[in-house]
Amino acid sequence: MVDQAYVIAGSEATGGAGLQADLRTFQQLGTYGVGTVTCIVSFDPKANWGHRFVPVDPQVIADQIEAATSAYDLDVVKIGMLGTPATIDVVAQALAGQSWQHVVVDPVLICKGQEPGAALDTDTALRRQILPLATVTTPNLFEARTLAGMDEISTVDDLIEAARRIADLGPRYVVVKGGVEFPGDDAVDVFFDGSDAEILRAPKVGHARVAGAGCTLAAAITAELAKGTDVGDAVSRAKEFTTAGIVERVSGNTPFDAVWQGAGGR
Ligand code: PXL
Repeated sequence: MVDQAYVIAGSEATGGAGLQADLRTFQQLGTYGVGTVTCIVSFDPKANWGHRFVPVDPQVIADQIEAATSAYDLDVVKIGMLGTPATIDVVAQALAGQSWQHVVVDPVLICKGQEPGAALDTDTALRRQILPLATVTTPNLFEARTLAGMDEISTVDDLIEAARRIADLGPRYVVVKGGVEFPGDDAVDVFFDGSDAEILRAPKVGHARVAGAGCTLAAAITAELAKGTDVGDAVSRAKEFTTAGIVERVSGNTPFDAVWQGAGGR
């Protein structure tokens, strides 16, 4: 029978990021995707494609999780954008209600449509309530700086130090993504397993951010873990899958392109 991969994340209405990217990734990697919506993000084309953000009612999130986890014996889950402390409460409670083989947390910290004050509460709640439940977490450079409390991450040693500090917050495995902002010609990620750090490199594909890259990477790790792949192999396959999707990116009327999950194979 097909392996099931579960995601609890936000909807992003252009389809480039969030649940839409996650479910395409799950499908492409041969898993049956199950999704719970935490919030609805609608970019605003009249305001420079800024984020309009609407949280889903916490009880409705709880209902979706109940439906999903009752329908299938899910044991691998990805956590994407949560967005509010109330959402974090309900998701943390649901996660604690059963055992999981893997909880992959993409620590999405900032959504432009949110008030800065609310965003700070959300960051704190994520750090306190969700990260300790993670087996794998995949911060980008900004999230790594925030979670590790480091002003600057500009060398591979900094990436490793950030990964170590974030592992101290609970997650067993940490993938810090250098992305396009990290100096140099390569997209450099560090995979830290609690004792050793492995450096993953691929040549940068252009220098512009591509929507959905972070979501796709974490979703691909999740799909691979759901199929029983070990964590190190899941991370390197996910990086290959995401790089292929960035090369074959989709262009629209937005100022940014989006990852095409159809480019990578099983
Ligand atoms: O890429 C981060 C992200 C995750 N989830 C949702 C988003 C975004 C960025 O826009 O909208 C729902």
